[in-house]
Amino acid sequence: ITEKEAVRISRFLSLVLRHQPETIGLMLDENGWADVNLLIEKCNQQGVALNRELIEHVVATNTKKRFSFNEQKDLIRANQGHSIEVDLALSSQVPPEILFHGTAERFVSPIKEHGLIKQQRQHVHLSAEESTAVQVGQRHGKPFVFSVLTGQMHQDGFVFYLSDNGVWLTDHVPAKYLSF
Ligand code: HQG
Repeated sequence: ITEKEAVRISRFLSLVLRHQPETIGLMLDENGWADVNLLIEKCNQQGVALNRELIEHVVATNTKKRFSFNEQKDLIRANQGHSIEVDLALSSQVPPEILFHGTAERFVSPIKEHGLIKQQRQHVHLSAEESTAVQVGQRHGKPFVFSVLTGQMHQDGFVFYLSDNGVWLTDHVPAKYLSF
């Protein structure tokens, strides 16, 4: 399998496991899991060539570890990034003092005014590494990185989750916790 094909499959899995399972007639359970065999069957019906081996390759090698199997490896889900409502059943975690959020320059002034607001996704996404935040911001335009006073937020009662692939998730970051 070429790198290009792996990226294509990862993108397609992101679409169906995070945003639009209905495009292939798939259902996720309340925790975001899809049956692997059904996923393969539904994809093949839609003319998307996919098999167990390709999925295992993508799960194992995906740069951001976007997907996980359950223990029995009969179910698969996206580790984060959903726009559809799923309960990942993550337990809350104490965040480090500072986390980073990468965005595009054109969003800086509304963010300074309203704080970080989740848009289509289920959470605001934060990263431990500033370099990751730069990459995330670049997806939207000229990158700009906010530091978030997450230690202070935690003290003030805000709740944080850490996805299985290391992305920090929270509901909302009021502007007063942003540093720039
Ligand atoms: C911005 C990738 C205006 C926010 C990454 C961001 C991540 C505001 C955009 C994951 C705002 C939402 C998520 C406000 C926030 N006014 N704009 N008040 N508050 N925004 O894609 O964090 O590669 O939903 O700054 O690694 O960019 O897909 O979130 O620019 O973990 O696996 O609204 O996606 O993962 O954009 O990215 P997104 P994100 P994958």
